[in-house]
Amino acid sequence: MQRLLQYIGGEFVEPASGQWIDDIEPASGDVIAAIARGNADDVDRAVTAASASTWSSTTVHERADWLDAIADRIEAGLEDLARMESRDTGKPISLARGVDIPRAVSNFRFFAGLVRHHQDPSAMMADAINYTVRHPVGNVALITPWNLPIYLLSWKVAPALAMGNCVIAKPSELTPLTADALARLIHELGLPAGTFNLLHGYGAEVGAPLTAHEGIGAISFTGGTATGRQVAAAAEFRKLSLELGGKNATVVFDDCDLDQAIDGTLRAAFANQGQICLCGSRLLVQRGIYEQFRERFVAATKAMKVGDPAAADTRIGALISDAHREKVEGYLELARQEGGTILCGGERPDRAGFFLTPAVVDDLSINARCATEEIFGPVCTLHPFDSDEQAIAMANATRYGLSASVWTRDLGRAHRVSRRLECGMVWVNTWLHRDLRVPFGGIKDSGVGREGGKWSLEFFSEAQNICVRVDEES
Ligand code: TXE
Repeated sequence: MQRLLQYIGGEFVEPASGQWIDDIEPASGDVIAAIARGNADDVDRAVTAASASTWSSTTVHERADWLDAIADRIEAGLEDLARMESRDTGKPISLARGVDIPRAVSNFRFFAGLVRHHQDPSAMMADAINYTVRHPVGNVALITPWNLPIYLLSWKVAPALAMGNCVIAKPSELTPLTADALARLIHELGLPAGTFNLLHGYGAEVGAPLTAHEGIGAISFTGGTATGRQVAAAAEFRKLSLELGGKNATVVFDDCDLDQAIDGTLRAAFANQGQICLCGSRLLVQRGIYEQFRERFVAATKAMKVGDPAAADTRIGALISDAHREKVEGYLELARQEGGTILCGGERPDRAGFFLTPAVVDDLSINARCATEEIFGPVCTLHPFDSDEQAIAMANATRYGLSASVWTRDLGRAHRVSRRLECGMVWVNTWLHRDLRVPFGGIKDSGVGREGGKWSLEFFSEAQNICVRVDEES
């Protein structure tokens, strides 16, 4: 069986604990690899190795070339990586092939290009000139979840390396395969030893000592809000970026293009089995089209093919784990107790693995727990509304504030409503439409800080201003 070792100081090494964790394939329940069970000793070793790396003395152009080389390698291995990601997460192969792996390529290529061209403004005074020098923060801890493993890891690794930092990455213990593949290709390319380190293991045993380590200068974390709180407490004065959960509203007005809206809102609700922080799991639909929308949405939900992630036409694969499926089922039970009607889904297909058919819930109050707490599975709730004001109030009635989507053909309404939604990102007549230059992140319990484009470069660096006096001619 494949053993996933720690990657520390340019070498693949056994975990200090000598212990291993099972990596389980969600679509079968089988153990497919043994994962190093890291601990605080591994963290110490990785931080020491990172501190000894020569990476920070490379030039911006050298680093950009390395990032391009990493992108090329990922692209060359796209098909293998897509299969690996689909197997490890349970996501449909079409998604891994069409989104996850291409995004990892883009993340490295994009930040290579951005850093090559990045220049901070200088400020001229009559008698002095100010300019900015960007220094690396030092060693950075990058902690990522299981839903979009290499997509999110590369989103953090690329800008961190671009700005001259050394990385200690901690992927989710549920989905370590593509992180290991990334370490292997970085190793083969020959980046200076200690530049990129990878630690596998449980959050409490590796993540916690990593976030508290005094040799770490910045922490970028994507994961659950409860864990985010612990990371924030451990971070103290270190730079911190938290990308946490969401309970995002999809607001459908009666003047929308209904065909487009059904397609888009279905994707928003159920992409990746509903396990994306940006998923639109609360659908607010204007009363005039409510019944028509509901009927078509439920029919479209039932028509999605659930099953083998390796099949090209599968739309809904397996959930990440049995425990997670039970959590999602628990929310459906709660929805019934809260007065909800399950219009479809929520059933276990007759096959091995952690599958659950996509569920649509009607008749719940907008304040019900199932309508306000992050379920992170193939479950969405439907709610009618009458006016713009009511839609805005309903959309904002959650402690999360990550994203929203608005479906309307009225341009004025689109702008008016969007800016009053309490969240970091709004899509109009589209969903998860990304340009890597724009800010990404949430407010309220959805996180702290922004990443993306120049925001990432700023997060992963320390700006230093130098002011030089210019003497007047004598
Ligand atoms: O995530 P965790 P879990 C939400 C979703 C899900 C819930 C829990 O609702 O049901 O969170 O998922 C590491 N210090 N999201 O438990 O625990 C952990 O090993 C440092 C939303 O899987 O947040 C993993 O690498 N690190 C989310 C990473 O944190 C710690 C995506 C995320 O795991 C740690 C995933 C600690 N004390 C879940 N404890 C999104 N925003 O997309 C754990 N970790």
